[in-house]
Amino acid sequence: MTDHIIQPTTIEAENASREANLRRDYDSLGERLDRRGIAIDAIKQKVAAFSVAVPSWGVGTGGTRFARFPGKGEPRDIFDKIEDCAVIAQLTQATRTVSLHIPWDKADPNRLKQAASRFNLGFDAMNSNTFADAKGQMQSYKFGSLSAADKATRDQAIEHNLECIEIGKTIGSKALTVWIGDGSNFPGQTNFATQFEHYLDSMKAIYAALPDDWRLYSEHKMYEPAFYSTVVQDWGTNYLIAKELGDKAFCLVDLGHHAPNVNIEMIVSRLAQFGKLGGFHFNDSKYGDDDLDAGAIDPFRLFLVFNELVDAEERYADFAPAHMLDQSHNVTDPIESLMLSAADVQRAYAQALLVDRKGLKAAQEGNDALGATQALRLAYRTDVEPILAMARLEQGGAIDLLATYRASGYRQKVAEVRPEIAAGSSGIV
Ligand SMILES: [Mn+2]
Repeated sequence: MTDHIIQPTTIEAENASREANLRRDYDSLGERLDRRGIAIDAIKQKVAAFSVAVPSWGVGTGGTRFARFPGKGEPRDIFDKIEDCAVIAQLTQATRTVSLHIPWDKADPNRLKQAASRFNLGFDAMNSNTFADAKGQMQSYKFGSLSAADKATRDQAIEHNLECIEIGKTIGSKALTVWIGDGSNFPGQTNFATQFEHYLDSMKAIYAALPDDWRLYSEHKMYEPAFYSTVVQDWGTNYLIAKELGDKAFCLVDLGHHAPNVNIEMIVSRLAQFGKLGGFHFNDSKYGDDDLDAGAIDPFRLFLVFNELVDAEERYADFAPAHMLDQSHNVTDPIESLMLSAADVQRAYAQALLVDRKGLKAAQEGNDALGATQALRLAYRTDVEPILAMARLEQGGAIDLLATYRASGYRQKVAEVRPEIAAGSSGIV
């Protein structure tokens, strides 16, 4: 029996006023897709099975290094965060897992498991943190962690990752994501080769402790917090790491961690082709970093990424990348942002499923550049909202995510019991 935070009657009442129009829109889209030889129900089924993980830290209000402006009713601890995640899952029916961050979410693993299973939520990848100092730790990560010059610091960082694996084993996670902030701010500050050697040795120690059915994801990021050089800065270095470590090691692609104008969909294709694409952190960006909501700036790029994923799905056996949202909500209610982002990721997937793959292949092989790109445009320009909304409706979710969430009064309710978190401090998430 799954507990519901939002009263199902609230969702039903909101859906009731929209259902007739949705059915008309769905039927009309079904008819148009049928003319293109596409069965709408088959697309809906795939969309309904799709899930993207919500990061626990995403439900808190984010900030920049300058300031953080708290929101109302922010979660006080991981158990509040799990409840917020349950709301997102209930309304979207597209986020069945939560990704934890240690030490931010440290709690009794059995309690964590209980709290999540109450809402039928599972746990996605564990995220370690050696980019900040935890209270009371012996060595500081100011000058690096897994790649630090100092051995005691590296050992401590390894130990922390091993602890994340242990916690993950208890709660049913199957993966560890490692992102480090290690790098340098000045030319000459570090020796690139020595630093990378330290990193690889540390990762080998972590990899050795990985259970057989787990995956290890390394995440690259071009810059920040180190601004001159970063140890794991791009997909090339990331590929070397995954290759060096072994079969359970994969690259994680965060859409925001690339140089401007980089062709991310091609990186996706390359990593998939060589069996090293582990998964994604979805978000969007205009200039740099990874802070904006997925689909908010460049939905066409998100579609092109999914176009490669659908291609890879058909091309390679056992292709199962992990999907997670990773974005910062500074000016919105995080639940609202995460719901709409989950839907936008799902939308890109649905659009990619509409691509006429046979036609595309024929155009490519006939050197018909416009014909090929038209195959993509036709799919991208199809409004798939009725498919997404129908998938939600049939699973007990909301036809209109924002309206239903706002009508539920959830934020006001939690604001009454969760005290406001102090403003003024800078904050990253
Ligand atoms: Mn990320």
